[in-house]
Amino acid sequence: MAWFLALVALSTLLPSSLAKTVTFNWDIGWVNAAPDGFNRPVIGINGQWPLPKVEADLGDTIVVNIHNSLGNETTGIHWHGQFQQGTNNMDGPSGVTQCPIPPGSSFTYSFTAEPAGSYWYHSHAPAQYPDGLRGPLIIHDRAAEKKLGFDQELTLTVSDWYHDQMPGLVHYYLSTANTDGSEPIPNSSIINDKLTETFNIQPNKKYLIRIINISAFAAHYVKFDGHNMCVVAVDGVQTQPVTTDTIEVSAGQRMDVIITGMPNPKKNYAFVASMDPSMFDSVPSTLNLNSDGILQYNPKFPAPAPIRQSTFTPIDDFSLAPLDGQHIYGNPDQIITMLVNFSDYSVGQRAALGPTPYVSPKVPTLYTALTTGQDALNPKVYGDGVNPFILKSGQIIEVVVNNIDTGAHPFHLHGHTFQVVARTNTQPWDGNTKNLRAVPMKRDTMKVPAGGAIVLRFQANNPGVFLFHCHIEWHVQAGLSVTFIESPIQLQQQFPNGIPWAQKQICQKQGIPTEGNCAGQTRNVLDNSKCNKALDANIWGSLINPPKSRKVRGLLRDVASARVRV
Ligand SMILES: *[C@@H]1O[C@H](CO)[C@@H](O)[C@H](O)[C@H]1NC(C)=O
Ligand SMILES: *[C@@H]1O[C@H](CO)[C@@H](O)[C@H](O)[C@H]1NC(C)=O
Ligand SMILES: *[C@@H]1O[C@H](CO)[C@@H](O)[C@H](O)[C@H]1NC(C)=O
Ligand SMILES: *[C@@H]1O[C@H](CO)[C@@H](O)[C@H](O)[C@H]1NC(C)=O
Ligand SMILES: [Cu+2]
Repeated sequence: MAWFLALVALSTLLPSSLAKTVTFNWDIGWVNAAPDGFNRPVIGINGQWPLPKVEADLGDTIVVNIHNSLGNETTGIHWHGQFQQGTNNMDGPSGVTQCPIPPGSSFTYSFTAEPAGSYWYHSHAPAQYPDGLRGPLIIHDRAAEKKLGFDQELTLTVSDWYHDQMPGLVHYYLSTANTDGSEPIPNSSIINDKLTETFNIQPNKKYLIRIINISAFAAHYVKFDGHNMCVVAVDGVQTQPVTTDTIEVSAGQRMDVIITGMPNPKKNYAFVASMDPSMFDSVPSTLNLNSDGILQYNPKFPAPAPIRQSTFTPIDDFSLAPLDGQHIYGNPDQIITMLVNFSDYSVGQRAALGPTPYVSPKVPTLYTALTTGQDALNPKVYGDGVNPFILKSGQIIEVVVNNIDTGAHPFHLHGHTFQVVARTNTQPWDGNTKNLRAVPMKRDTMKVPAGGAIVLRFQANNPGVFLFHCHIEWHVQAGLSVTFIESPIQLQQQFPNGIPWAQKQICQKQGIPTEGNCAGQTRNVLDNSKCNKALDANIWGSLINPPKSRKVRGLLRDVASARVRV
């Protein structure tokens, strides 16, 4: 019955008669850019960087034809926050729902724009998006937007930025040479891929600002001088409006706010996006944590003094409530408890969320789910390396993430929004159901505080293979991911002919099997002894094992072909 109602709701949401197809042709390749004044190679689209904004209306079909012209790296794009109902093979993560797209190859993404709101797209090939391959993805629900009653919309991306390229940084971060396990510190904070941004504001006009955190690591605070923000959505989910002067967005998170132009402005006003330095093990004196912006009423007014403050008091997203007033899901059918556990292994620091740090399988996990029949319900076929959890169709799932680490971590679930039903700030979750929220916030990325816990609930109503992972790119590389295999039998029914030939072909080009268990075995699929489980000692390091004393820059040479790997 619930399933039937969900279908009805979906069909009213998606007026198919009006839906159109929005097509993009993207040639992905290296270009040079200097967002903070330092010129470096970045990953561009059609020779351009910053990258284009993808916009569509709810229910449209988005088609993106990708050609990989990088020459020296594989790629693949994730459409962060999009549900991919019936199109799990379009979700993007390499080794999970597809093979990486090798240099010289093409791949077409085609999916329904759903849900509406502020999203982003980014590479989900290992450690690639901080080199520039990320941009805004906006899905409009014109009726909902009309109700919000704003005059104009603006997009504000906030990001940390590195001068060094990711392969060398990741290699060093994960090596035994990184004795204290600290993450590389960014060199700058940027907004809309530059140091400053000016928004032209008119008196009394209302502006919807879509704030999108496309960071690799740092969280940002955003504050507008003299103007309150009215928060209207988080991660695309509309909220009961709440007024605040400061917000915080962690990597992967988005917040939509409305600001209103003053009736009689006499000056221009500053705004700031400031990185949260508490996540950094050390703050170099040269690092400017702030990106400054201007709300400009009149170019003749003098430039405002920048906002400088060392502490910010952002609104607590846990206190927000969804606009639809949806109550907490009933008692969970399955409770999955995880622990954020960084520890030293012989190869260097790694992080586990399940029993082991995530290890990429020999066959993309979706392909295993589609080709192992009834055994797809057995976690053994996927192998321990991917930390598989089987979710049965219709189940209410509760995920508990306890964080014994001294840093906070923003956790993202693919294919769903979840309810944040509980959070603790200083201790693990005690399971006390009295402390659950009655009308919990819904979003797709939630920060678990250092030493605290979050409790999330969602319904398994979207057959697919979906990652759940920390959105700090360093920690993904360290292994902080698990795999949810949701309703695999229904998933097989959605792909009666298996994976399209064009997608299998890019696997074959790289010698990656497209069927069978995690080792590519099509017989005795429960025998996973040949699946990948060893931790990669030399991520991005190619076959040469460089001496520990060498510096990051020197290592860059060794990784010349490193991303062309599976
Ligand atoms: C970028 O920051 C890192 C870490 O602080 C530092 O080692 C490096 O020298 C910086 N690069 C530049 C070009 O400033
Ligand atoms: C973006 O996310 C990073 C990582 O969680 C965080 O450090 C930074 O403060 C966030 N930016 C904003 C504007 O909240
Ligand atoms: C964290 O992982 C390490 C390495 O696998 C293990 O020895 C340790 O017991 C784990 N810690 C906890 C609290 O589970
Ligand atoms: C790939 O090529 C680009 C552009 O020439 C270069 O900047 C980058 O360092 C190369 N990456 C690797 C992993 O060699
Ligand atoms: Cu993390």
